[in-house]
Amino acid sequence: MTDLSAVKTALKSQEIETPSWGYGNSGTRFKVFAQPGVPRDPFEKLDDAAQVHAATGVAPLVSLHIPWDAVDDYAELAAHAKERGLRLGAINANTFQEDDYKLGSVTHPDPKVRRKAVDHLLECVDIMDATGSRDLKLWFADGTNYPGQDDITARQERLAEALSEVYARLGEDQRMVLEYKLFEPAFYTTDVPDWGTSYAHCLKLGPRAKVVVDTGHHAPGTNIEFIVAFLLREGRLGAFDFNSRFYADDDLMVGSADPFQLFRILHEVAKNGGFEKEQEVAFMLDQCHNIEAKIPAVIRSVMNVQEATAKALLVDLDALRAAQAAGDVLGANAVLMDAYNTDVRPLLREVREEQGLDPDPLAAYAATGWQDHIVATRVGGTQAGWGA
Ligand code: LRH
Ligand code: MN
Repeated sequence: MTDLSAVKTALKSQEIETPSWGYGNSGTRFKVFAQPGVPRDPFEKLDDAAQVHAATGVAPLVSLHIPWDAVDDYAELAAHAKERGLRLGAINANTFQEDDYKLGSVTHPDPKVRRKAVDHLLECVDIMDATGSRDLKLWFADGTNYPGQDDITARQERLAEALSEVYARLGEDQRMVLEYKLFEPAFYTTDVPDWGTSYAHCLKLGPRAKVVVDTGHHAPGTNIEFIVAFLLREGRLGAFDFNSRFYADDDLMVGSADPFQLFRILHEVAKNGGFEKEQEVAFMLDQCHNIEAKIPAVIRSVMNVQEATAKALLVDLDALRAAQAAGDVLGANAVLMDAYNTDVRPLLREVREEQGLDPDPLAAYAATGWQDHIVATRVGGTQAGWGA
């Protein structure tokens, strides 16, 4: 039988990392719909993130993206976070928005462009020193659009060379987490297209290089929980970028498109000790709220992760293993489906009450009046966005 108090303890100690860019304006290549009250700087993004943590109790970390969150004084930004019960999480590098990077960044044929890209990654490690962040998060848009455009092997050489220079710069408590993505913005080759490529580079780099699994970055039909189980077994699952999608990298609210997939992924995490602190898996959201109110959307997303986590922690592992050992296919599947079909919302309301929180985070947020406050006060200035 599952120990409910252990489940509650795990749920109370969950730490979900929200993306600074989730609070800013975002959109598609067709349109960015600006929203009233959107932050104008990283300090205001943290103010909004603090509302998510205040309402849910499990979102104390915020990941930053450079230069979208560039400030003069990162220690001041870290202090601003601390005053609001937050910590600064992963530092995301950005080598995908400058003209120089049209043909690639760390994989670019021109060594001058590669130097520029590596210098940016090294600057991000300096920022980690100032913010106290553990993870340098790397996603490269690098790739090609047409066969023959560049040499696939040569680009891997350039990538490996850049990563090893940056890995050597990391402090002993710092890590590099390398994100893969099947395609977009490149449409023929992407230089880190799948988990195997990221994993292979991480193995060559060293123990503090791990893989980021962005749930929107796979070919349709990919069994993501297999990848998660494999990487956990290897001790190379560094982080999740949680979101959901119906088609491609839609960056929709996690759990909104396929809550069963999220449950299956978190079941592998729970079963393989992925929630244990020593595994050091970062649970980040990487989403864009193009048409919906941003802070409530992040709160809803955190609740979706909590619900999937609770269901995963309620799986009767003894019964599951017994059925698996007995070759009882339907029995084993039924054990998992029982947990998935469990309404965990009453349990989560209880957990929140025991944390001294309102059992309904969205109602709690609405009651703060924060939304009206930011719409009324954040007038003038330039709203934060992707600048794409
Ligand atoms: C790339 C990505 C990456 C971030 C960006 C905001 O698609 O998932 O994690 O840098 O989104
Ligand atoms: Mn991502």
